[in-house]
Amino acid sequence: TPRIFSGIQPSGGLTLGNYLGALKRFAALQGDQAQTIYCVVDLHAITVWQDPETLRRNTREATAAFMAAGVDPARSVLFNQSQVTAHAELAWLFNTVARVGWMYRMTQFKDKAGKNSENASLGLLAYPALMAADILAYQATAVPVGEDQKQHLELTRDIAAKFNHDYKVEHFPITEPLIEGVATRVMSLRDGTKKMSKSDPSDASRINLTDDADAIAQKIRKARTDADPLPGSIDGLKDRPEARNLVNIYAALADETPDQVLARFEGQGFGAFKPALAEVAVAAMSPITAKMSEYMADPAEIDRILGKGAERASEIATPILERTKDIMGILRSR
Ligand code: AQP
Repeated sequence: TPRIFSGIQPSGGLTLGNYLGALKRFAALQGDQAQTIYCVVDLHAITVWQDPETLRRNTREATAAFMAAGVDPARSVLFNQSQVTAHAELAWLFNTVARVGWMYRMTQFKDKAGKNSENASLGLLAYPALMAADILAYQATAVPVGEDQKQHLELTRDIAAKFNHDYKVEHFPITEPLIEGVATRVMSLRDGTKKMSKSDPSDASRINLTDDADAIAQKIRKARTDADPLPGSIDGLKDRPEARNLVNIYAALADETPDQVLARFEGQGFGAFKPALAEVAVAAMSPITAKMSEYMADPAEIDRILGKGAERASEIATPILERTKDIMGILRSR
């Protein structure tokens, strides 16, 4: 059976972008067709400084979000990255395969490092090698991600191909990205050209998975838009990024196509559209928010679930790591 891997960073509270671009699809991919392995990638989060107590909380909260969105720890392997040491070990091996120039080309590094990139952590630069290790430790064949992760996934493919070439083996698969649906790139509510992000300084730019109904409605009411009426199809929104974003969010939440949504709102303005969107958003998100807080009421249970998940993940990753070491000539006692 094909193996699917994906992860989410506990670098803050999760957003509607993480839900629509990742969590909702993670849940839908569970089934007999593939083995699904999902990870809270705490080692990635610390490439930017995290307050220790907040990181612990965010790790549990991300786990609660996975489960609230429908990821079932009995049907998927669900764990946090740092508890499976194969990730860090394989990342080091990949640091010797990947080239420095590949890393400097990553747009996420450029964005996150900012102008003073000499002062970024070495881990932030090497981030994609750890991501390649996350995926290839399981020889995963497919990775569901949002549009923003496409470049990193190409780098995973490059590392796999270079490893196979350098050591003349067919060891690592060339992983396929799964970037599907209308919500592969949910944009900021304040700026339709920027991705909705958990680390955006403006809380009004995003809907958090912990926002209550009032907060959701208020953020949608205040979302930036234009004064024109809505067209009958999504093609008419090419040059209206904010409007297009809201229509796409509606469609993704309601499991419709953007054109189906617009067929009902053609000719109407945002005075009519926004309250309808708020209603759909609250209906979809409230049960998730409620389940998250139920899970969060029992942190010990979350820790237990992560520990069990880590054991199952290690069972898969350890033999693959050992085989990798053997291929490279890294001696291990048997
Ligand atoms: N706005 C988005 N639209 C669609 N998908 C998104 N994802 C993130 N933002 C959007 C997808 O969520 C998964 C997990 O992402 P991540 O937590 O590893 O980090 P990220 O992509 O860097 O997300 P953020 O929210 O922007 O975090 P920060 O602010 O810490 O960088 C990925 O599959 C991603 O595509």
